Amino acid sequence: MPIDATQPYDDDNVFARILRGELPSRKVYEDEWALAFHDINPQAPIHLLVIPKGRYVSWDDFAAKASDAEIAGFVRAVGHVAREAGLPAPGYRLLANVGGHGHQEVPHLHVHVFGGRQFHAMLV
Ligand code: IU
Repeated sequence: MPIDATQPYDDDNVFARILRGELPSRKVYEDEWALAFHDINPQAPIHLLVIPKGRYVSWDDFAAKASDAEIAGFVRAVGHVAREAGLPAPGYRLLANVGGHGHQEVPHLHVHVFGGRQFHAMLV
């Protein structure tokens, strides 16, 4: 079920639990600002999720409340993850779903990194 992106942060959401090590993930990268892991239901040959370490419900919440250091650290982490996966040369797609119309399901900001195949004009 898509979430309401304006809801308060829920410390029991699945990505909060992954960050605390209470649930497993197939981690590909971690630094001070971000954690990246394989999506459990991949929609492309490479489908990674990058999440900030801070408590942000959505991109909207993050853009409004995160410090400049958190934003810079997170954006650099997304770039690093894509480069480490070998994606810049063939190209790739980034996606952040926000709230109900965006079909966001997990209420902790995540950026999808899709690669390994040709994408077309838009996802639906
Ligand atoms: P969305 O942008 O909120 O719609 O995407 C949520 C993604 O999180 C989706 O691609 C799921 O397959 C993925 N995911 C996951 O990787 N591990 C989980 O435990 C759960 C969802 I729940």
